[in-house]
Amino acid sequence: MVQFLRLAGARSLCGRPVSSLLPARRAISQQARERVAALSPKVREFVDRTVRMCQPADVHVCDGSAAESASLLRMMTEAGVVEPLPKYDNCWLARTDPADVARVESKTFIVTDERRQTVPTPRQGVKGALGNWMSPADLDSAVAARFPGCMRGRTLYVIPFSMGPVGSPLSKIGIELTDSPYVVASMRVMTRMGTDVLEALGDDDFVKCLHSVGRPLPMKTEPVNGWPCNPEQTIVTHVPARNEIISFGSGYGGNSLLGKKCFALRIGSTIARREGWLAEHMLILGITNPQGEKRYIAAAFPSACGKTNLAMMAPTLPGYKIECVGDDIAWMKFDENGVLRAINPENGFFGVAPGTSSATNPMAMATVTANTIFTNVAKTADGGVFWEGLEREVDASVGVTDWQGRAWTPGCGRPSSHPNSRFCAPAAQCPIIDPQWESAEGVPISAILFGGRRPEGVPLVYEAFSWRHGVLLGAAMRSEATAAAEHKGKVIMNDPFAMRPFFGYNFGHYLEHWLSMSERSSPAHLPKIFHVNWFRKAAGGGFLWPGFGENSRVLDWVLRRVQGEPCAQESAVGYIPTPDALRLEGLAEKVDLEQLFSLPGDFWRREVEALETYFAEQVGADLPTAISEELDALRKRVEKLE
Ligand code: O2Y
Ligand code: MN
Repeated sequence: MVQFLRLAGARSLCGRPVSSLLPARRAISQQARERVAALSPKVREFVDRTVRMCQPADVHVCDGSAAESASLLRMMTEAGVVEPLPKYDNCWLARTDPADVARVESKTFIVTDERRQTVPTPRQGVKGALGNWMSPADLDSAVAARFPGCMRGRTLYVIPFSMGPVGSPLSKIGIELTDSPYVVASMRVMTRMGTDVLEALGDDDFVKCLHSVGRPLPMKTEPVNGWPCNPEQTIVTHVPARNEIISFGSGYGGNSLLGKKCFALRIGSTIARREGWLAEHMLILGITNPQGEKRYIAAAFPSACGKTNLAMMAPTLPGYKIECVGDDIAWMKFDENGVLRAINPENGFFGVAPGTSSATNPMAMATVTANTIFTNVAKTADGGVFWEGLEREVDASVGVTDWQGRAWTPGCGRPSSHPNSRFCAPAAQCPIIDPQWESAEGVPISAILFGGRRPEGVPLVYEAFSWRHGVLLGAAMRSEATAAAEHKGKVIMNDPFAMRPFFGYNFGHYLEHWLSMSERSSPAHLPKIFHVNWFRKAAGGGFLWPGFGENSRVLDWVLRRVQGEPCAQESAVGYIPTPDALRLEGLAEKVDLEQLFSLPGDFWRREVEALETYFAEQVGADLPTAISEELDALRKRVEKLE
């Protein structure tokens, strides 16, 4: 049974009578009083300060139990915010306001005294594309304009959560204060949340996460789809100096589940820099070869490159096994032996639904049939879900209601689900979750892959000559993406380390940090770095590589390189497989290796020029010398290409 703290009559949250803050209400239960009193002084101070500013009607300290989640989901069902999906076990559908459907990069800021701590200075007349800076004074004004009274009539939930297994030396604790029960239910899936975390926290510091949907009660206008949000006032801010995140106006995904992008990447990268480790936008997978030898790989890809699919891949190469540690974020630290150890700080998957199917990712499909919160997907008349990609898996005679609650039929001219619709499912339910996925010391990383969607010029796989060259590969990541509406079509966008929207500090300083990491290891232990591209196209337009499970053939070569096999030859861009090294037996269609690995001189000279321009315009004086030297060396090598 959920215990809600009725503030009226409460003695104090932090030495101050709460009754002075709020209108009188019902008396607080003994159990709730005890839970508030049991909070550490630092947590109580955070709660108290927030109560004073946001003026919620109730406070509830989350214990993280299944009963608590069930109670909140029941309450949201009654309020029309979610509905059950009876075809599955404990699965729910939420539909948001169509104005609140994705992360909003333009409204996301890092707050530091000096702009240059957050972003490099772009060339004059060029718009910076490596993050948004805000001054502390502007943050104060933004908070003052939004938060006072913003939770009136609502319950303030106190969510203690751990990023990483509770108690692991690599984990970090946060407290999210939110007025959204949807956030509570989702954070329970995406993080380790509840009483255990408070116990592990003790009196220590934590990352302060404040979130409000920005719609005090009574609302002046009816919320769309019963989804309260305030898109005009939306703002997502991060204060690295105080380990603090403040988010207002959006209830959706990365804007509101503050453990994910805000903590694990933006604030995480600033903590990692201070403490000497890496917080990265990377999947982690375990791969076992036919000889039973197991290795772990971390991989960074921009969105729309099939990160979750790779993390849960069904390998086609006989005798191989892939197991999933994480699909989105890796925290990695060199141990005392110079081995890079990685944890997945998350507890669940917040995956894009459209395109996920039994054909593309059977493991994800098996993961989402229980205890899952779906957002903005379509539903079927028999109580299931539907989205683009499931056409062959859902009986065509079953009626479909689209993500906005309208009747939907195939070919009606609009998608059934929002393109950024999501499943939020516990990682432990993944049939191939790695046995070590919650290991406190982290799994040992042997290789790091950088990748992108590159239809032209970029080979299937190549290996960096050195760690320093590998850092250039990460910095030089580019990928085909759908351009902003006014441009139409696809363009190649820079997305260094797949971190462009997630850097918590100046990208030039981030590169210095990456370069310095090699000093913490030795040649025997330093992971090898690779670049992969599953998406190269033939002149006629078809993909040159089948992708999906066949990517295990590339991972096989990567593993053999890690084990020191001489199955590589030098090329202008890095080591590539020797002519017979890539195992192609059993492929349904012949692969044109010559085209897949060709290095067209014109393309590569243009690529280097584009990178030089990008670094000069976006990073300027903050670009480390080692990176310009590596780029110079690449330019010299590609000058010789035909
Ligand atoms: O749009 C959102 O709020 C979700 S963004 C997201 C979610 C899960 C994994 N990755 C991402 C991302 O943007 O990289
Ligand atoms: Mn991501």
